[in-house]
Amino acid sequence: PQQSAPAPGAAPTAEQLEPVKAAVRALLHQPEYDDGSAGPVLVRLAWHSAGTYCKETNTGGSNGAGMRYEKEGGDPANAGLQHARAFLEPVKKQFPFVSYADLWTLAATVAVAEMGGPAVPWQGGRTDYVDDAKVPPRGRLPDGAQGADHLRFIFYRMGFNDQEIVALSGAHNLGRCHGDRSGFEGKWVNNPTRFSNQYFKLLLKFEKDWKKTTLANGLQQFVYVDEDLAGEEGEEKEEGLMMLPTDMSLISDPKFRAWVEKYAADQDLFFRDFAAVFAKLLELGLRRDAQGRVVNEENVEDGYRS
Ligand code: DDH
Repeated sequence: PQQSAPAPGAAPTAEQLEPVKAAVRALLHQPEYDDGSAGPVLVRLAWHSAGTYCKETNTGGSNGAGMRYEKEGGDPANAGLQHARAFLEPVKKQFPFVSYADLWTLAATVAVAEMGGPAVPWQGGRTDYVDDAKVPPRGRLPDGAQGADHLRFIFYRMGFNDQEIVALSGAHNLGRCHGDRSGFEGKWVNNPTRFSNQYFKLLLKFEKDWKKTTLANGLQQFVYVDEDLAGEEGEEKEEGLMMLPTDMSLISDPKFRAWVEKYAADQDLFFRDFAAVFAKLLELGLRRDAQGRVVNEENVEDGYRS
């Protein structure tokens, strides 16, 4: 008979994960939520779980799913991600053998693929053991109000280069900003539940038209409102889109810009590079044993008691 859960101390196999992926696929359609899909916020959950990594100190990263706890989950940068965790909770109940850390990262890869994006290589075996020595301090995630120097400071810390920063930023094809989460408002592209290279195209296409505006809360963002296109039939409506100051720095900084231009011109190249760099993000800080299980303080000391 088929084994439905992994052996103690082993990572789940691809076969064991198929029904988990199917359960994630089944919950993506959420007619009452945002733009009708849980996909974008699931992608953001995975990114924020992994994007705390620091290569110098080998702290942070997706292992441990620390965002379940106040210290990390209460970081204002993570506001709104409780929705993503709540979407996945029934899947965790149904498949208790999957760690939260695996489920959050796996769900993002399922969401990207279902929204028309590339297949992101993913390997399971993360554990939910929170190693206090590796809990990241708050403030490791990027601040949208800043610019290119800040992006390099944040992403070099994780071990990424300029090309990878731009490719990762292409995730802003998906989803939107919420005034009650980040304080910013609006979506980057017209169809925020379809993965594409539209974000890069729009950055360039409206280069001269993005208007800096100050929101009631004092935050500044860039908006594009095309009055001519609004309501015209047969025209793609591009009114009411937004960019963060960090997004705009991708076209003002010449090194970033070279990659924006490449990705705007070549969606296949963007998909290939995004798949590789998103996979790298989800692996940050993980060290695996021969069984694929992520090695950490707990299972090193306790001999893989599970
Ligand atoms: Fe992002 N992002 N992100 N982002 N992000 C927001 C939403 C989403 C920054 C700021 C914001 C990445 C990089 C950056 C997604 C994926 C990724 C919001 C709005 C802000 C602000 C949150 C809210 O109000 O709900 C900044 C700054 C950066 C940067 O410095 C580069 C990366 C690397 C990813 C990724 O996934 C690889 C997604 C998806 C969303 C939409 C979430 C949603 O609920 O919809």
